[in-house]
Amino acid sequence: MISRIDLRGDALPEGGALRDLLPRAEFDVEAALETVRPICEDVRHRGSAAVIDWGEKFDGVRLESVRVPAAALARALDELDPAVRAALDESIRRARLVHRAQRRTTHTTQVVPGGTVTEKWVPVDRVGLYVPGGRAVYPSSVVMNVVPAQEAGVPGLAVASPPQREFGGLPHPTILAACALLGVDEVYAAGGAQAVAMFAYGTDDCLPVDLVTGPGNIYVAAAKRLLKGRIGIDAEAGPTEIAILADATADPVHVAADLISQAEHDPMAAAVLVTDSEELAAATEAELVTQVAATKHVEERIEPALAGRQSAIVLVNDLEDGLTVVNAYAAEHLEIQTADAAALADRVRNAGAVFVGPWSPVSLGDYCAGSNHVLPTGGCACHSSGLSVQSFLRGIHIVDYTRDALAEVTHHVVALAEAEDLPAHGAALKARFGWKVPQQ
Ligand code: HSO
Ligand code: ZN
Repeated sequence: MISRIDLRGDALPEGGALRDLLPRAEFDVEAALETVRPICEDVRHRGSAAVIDWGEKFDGVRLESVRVPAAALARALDELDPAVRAALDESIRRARLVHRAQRRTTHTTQVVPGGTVTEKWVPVDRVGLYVPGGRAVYPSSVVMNVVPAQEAGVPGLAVASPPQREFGGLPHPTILAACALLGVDEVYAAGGAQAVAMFAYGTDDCLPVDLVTGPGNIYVAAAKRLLKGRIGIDAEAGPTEIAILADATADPVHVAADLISQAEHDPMAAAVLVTDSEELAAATEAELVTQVAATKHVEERIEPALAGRQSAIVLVNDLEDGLTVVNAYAAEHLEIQTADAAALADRVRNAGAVFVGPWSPVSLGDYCAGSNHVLPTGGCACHSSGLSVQSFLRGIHIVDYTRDALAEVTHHVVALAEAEDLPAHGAALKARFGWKVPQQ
């Protein structure tokens, strides 16, 4: 069901060579660019008429209007299962606690007497949040996108999610209910590349946005790549990944359950166990067979995900090597299930999020830990972070110098300007002091 990679014995190779030995899904966004280019161009020129046409083609339903009426949002909230509503409320409450603490404060540095630089954090004006539909109906992703944007103080928030034929062309009712619960009233029944293009270019009924966030399929990722620059993007989210670093003290029942939990997302999802224990590896293999037999989504997602070349049990000499391996892999989600999990977790350098010990499974983080579940995939955790309040802010430097403070530094500016053969830069200062460098 899941293959093994044996890295025991010799010393581990360094950096890139080690990464090449580790399993990873192909996620060729480049290949999808040519598919999405004409869609984006069409939306650019024909606006919502194009969004409606492409929605009919891909989602099998023709809309009268892309904008979801307020009454549909209110109805979805009314009809929401009370247990799901209570769970979403709790998920929102916990996420708010964590994301509120991420807010940045304006800070002024007195560089010299009379010379200050203030760093002011300003939210983007308008954000488009993409929420997938189809195979993935994730109201939890609405929470994970909307909460940090709201805590950052973004004034304009729009959500797009694919129209669903069985719901009369509206996005899934649980998505609508989650929007209503969060106070988001601007929602569009638009999916795929056409939704990203609608946000980027604007249409007759949707103003353009500055930033598009949220996970999506390969076409959403390709449209984000194509339109990046015109809009900001969070990341090109690929298939989800779980890596577990575990030793002989880990419970194979938990390890297998957690691997399966993320394999459940997608046939391309990656489930990787890194362990120094042959016994745990064997027990997990056996547990996978038992647990997979008893769950849902087996043939279409879990089995192909576990059997795919992106998933494996990686055997290492010891936990030091295990740590090297998980740092090289840079998983979206990393669980540490070892005797001293907190100490090892402290030494993790590359991961989207780290889940420490037996009582912090990834599924908790997916819904109700308070942490964000929009995280870097495909090894991007070695240079990027998950979605946060910071993703929606820009830091602006405000420079404020007095005459004396400027006079005091002019000779340095002039020297550097001359070194760069940019004398007009120096002249801009000298012009203020009778075209001379003021005396020190
Ligand atoms: N594990 C996914 C998020 C998710 N799980 C949504 C359940 N619903 C990527 O972090
Ligand atoms: Zn998940």
